[in-house]
Amino acid sequence: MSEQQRIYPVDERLAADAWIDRDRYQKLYRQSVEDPEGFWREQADSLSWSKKPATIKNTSFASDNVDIRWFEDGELNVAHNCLDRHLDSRGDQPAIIWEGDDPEDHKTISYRELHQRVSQLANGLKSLGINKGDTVTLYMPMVPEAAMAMLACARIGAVHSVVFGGFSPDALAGRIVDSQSRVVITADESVRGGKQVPLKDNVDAALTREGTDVVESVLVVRRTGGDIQWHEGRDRWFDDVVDQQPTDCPAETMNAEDPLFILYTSGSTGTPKGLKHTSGGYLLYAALTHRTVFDYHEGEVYWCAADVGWITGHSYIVYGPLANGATTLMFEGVPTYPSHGRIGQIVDKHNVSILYTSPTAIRSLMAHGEHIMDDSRRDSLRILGSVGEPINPEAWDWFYRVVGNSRCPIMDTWWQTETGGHMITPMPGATDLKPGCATKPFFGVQPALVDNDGKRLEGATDGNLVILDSWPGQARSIWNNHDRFVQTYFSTYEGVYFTGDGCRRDEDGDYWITGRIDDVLNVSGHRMGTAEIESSLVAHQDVAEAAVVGYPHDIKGQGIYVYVTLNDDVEPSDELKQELKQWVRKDIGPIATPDVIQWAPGLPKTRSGKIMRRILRKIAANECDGLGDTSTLADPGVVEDLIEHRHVRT
Ligand code: 6R9
Repeated sequence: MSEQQRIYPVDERLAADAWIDRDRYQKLYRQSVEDPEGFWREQADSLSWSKKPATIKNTSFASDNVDIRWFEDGELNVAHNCLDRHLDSRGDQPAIIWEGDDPEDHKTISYRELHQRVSQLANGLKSLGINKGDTVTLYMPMVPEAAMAMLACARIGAVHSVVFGGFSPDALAGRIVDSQSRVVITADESVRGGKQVPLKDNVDAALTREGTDVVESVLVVRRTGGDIQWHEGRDRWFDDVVDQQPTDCPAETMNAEDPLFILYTSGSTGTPKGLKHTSGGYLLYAALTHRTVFDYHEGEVYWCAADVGWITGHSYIVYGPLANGATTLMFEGVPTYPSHGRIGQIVDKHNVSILYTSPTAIRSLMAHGEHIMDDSRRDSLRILGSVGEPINPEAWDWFYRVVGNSRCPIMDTWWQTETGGHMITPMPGATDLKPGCATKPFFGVQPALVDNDGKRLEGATDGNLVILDSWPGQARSIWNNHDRFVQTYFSTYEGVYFTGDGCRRDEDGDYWITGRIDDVLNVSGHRMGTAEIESSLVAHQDVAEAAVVGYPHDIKGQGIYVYVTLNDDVEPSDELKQELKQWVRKDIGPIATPDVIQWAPGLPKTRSGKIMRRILRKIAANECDGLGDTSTLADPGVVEDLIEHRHVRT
């Protein structure tokens, strides 16, 4: 409790120059919910439109008619907004500073250079037969070509689908098939923490899977020069295709509601969902949140340490910062390589003012002691940000004191792939901070807490977090599956968007996100569906049944705890545990590797055959006293066996 009552008031000097101070937040927030049309009409002026929208908001959350449109008669091009319109005023300013995995490797790309390269690549994509409305899959390392590829798609109206470079060939194949991409852009290898990951080999493997014959061309960025297989007629070197293209490529005029990208994310059931984000509303929301939440000022170097494979990389490495004419730093490596002080070294080297990272990254450093930051000063830092999972007060404190020299406020931003941009977050000049608290809604966002029956809860309370009305950055649908979109987000509680998160509102009206209340795990800030891991496990010949739950993990936030029931004729062994871990790792990707496997002669089930995860979660967390009511179990005996053989953290 005492931790939660610690308050860090707004720094008045910072507030004096901030875009948003307390009064302005109050005034604009009120306007944004009382008169959303007026508010967003004014905000839309910050973008460059080829046709200004007359209609601002046309949205319905009714479950029989979920229909979300913003600026629906407006026309613009996202790449034009991120590049062309900056050329006169800041053509020579760095758009991207790239810092390689190896501290010796770095380069700077100006807005003019980026514009040229994106235009050439856009022409290159056209030469491969990609047109407006076509989808392109990106499976890339953290290199500038990743941002170029996203922007080149946007320039010609193609829809990109970025797949995180840590996903397996099978996971990649599933996303290629679902999005029907005819072109895949990748690299020979990626480099992270001194190790190579064979991206091109993974693409080759993915493209042997059923249904992937839609892919006609694979563009390969030469990153390491490592050995790769070559498929004549299908594979092309990125540079060979791009270098010869003209540097002039007109930006396609797009409707505000034309899709910009698909991004797959895990839910509580089934295969990953391809969330569809569109052009006008998304870009406006990414740009406005980036400018106000990080209080970005002209000329500052801004660093978001996420990967472009996640929504954070889309909105806050590429689209938000570039729409604002910012200098965005892109880091290829990991915070612990070559030494644990790397983050601080990068901040000093590039004069970073704003640093946006994850609680997991902070916790992975904390374990090594405060002295790891001794070889950097970090005097350039002004603002810190956190995203991806709840930040525990210890990690908050370390980030604040050790990284930020007790000078820089931390923006704890709560949002989701589905929301496109920040939803509940402080602003540097406007919000008093409480460690671990996401604080207040962003403009236009109306959070509410409901009980399990959907009844609105008022005042200081715990509840399920819903959002009452639409905001421009919201995903519009699930690719090719609008029913699933409605089912997932709008059917739990009628007429509102259900976030899947639990939340507490305190006496000051501040929001504390308490974590997922569905079967979605958050491992190192990455979303993992328990259903995906379970279906991978049961595909193994020795496994009869599997149940996956999260358990508290010191560094990852949540670890993956798996209960496995083996087929009758199979002997449990440590070798088999290793084999199953490798199996999931290979099937989905390293981030899905189980931390703990427990053999389960049986799983606790209700009489109707439903696995009681509540009990499994408690056992995994070693909270066996409070198991609650087990009387509805078909066979209460299985619980005793699970408790007896549980894995206890040491
Ligand atoms: C941006 C992103 C979304 C889920 C979300 C929630 C968790 C994200 C958080 C946070 C507490 C924060 N989450 N930010 N929980 N405090 N500041 O992470 O998107 O990968 O879709 O994950 O992450 O549980 O529902 P995504």
